[in-house]
Amino acid sequence: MPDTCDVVVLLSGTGSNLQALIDSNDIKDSPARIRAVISNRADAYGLQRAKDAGIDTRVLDHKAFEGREAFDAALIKIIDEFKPQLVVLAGFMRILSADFVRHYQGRLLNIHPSLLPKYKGLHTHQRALEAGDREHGCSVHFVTEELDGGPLVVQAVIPVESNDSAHALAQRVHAQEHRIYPLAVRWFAEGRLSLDEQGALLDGQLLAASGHLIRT
Ligand code: NHR
Ligand code: GAR
Repeated sequence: MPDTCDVVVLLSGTGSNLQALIDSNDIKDSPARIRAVISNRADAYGLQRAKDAGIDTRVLDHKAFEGREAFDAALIKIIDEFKPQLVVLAGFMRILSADFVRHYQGRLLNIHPSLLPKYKGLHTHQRALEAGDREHGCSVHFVTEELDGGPLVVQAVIPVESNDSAHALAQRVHAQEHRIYPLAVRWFAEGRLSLDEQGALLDGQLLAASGHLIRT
């Protein structure tokens, strides 16, 4: 295990999760070092956040490519220039091909705004409200070929309030994302978190199916 863990962050938008990783004390005294931020959208505010923090940025516009495979191959080339030990999806909105996922097997994390396996895909807050769920939250997972289906690392659970709106719920979930993503990245950077055939391991112990659970 090297004494630092180089991280590349992929995003498509606002980048509040990137900001949480940059700001977190959990990260500051961890071996994680964000070496680059790559966006598929040139107008992503997350790129500005990276520049303000002195982090290298790249833009790779998916619309300039014939298909997913070609885009993903170009993305791999850029990422690998930074030789990261860990690749982090932080609001990255393009589905990744099997080849991409295999290339970063065991070192690719995503944060998703639901209590997986509930509400894979998009519009998670609205779907949780429409289902009348009493609890909602967010999940960090290892990325596998199955969309939003990889082994869970950590989940934060929050209560749904009566008369909650999707917007208010999203804001409270976001606050939890900003806690659990730095935690998971720190675990990985410290060499405590890994993936094997059975699932996600923390300190060598297989995590529960839900990952490490945090209730607020
Ligand atoms: N790729 C794989 N193979 N596996 C996962 O688990 C992935 C992934 C790529 C991204 C993030 C995911 C989420 O947390 C993620 C997990 C985008 C879409 C999507 O439908 C779905 C899930 C996620 C990210 N994207 C559309 C597409 O055609 C585009 C939508 C847009 O551009 O706004 O790629 O939710
Ligand atoms: C976050 O809520 C993240 O969980 C979600 O997008 C938001 C990005 O916010 N990710 C997905 O929905 C992936 N499809 P941010 O840009 O402010 O970090």
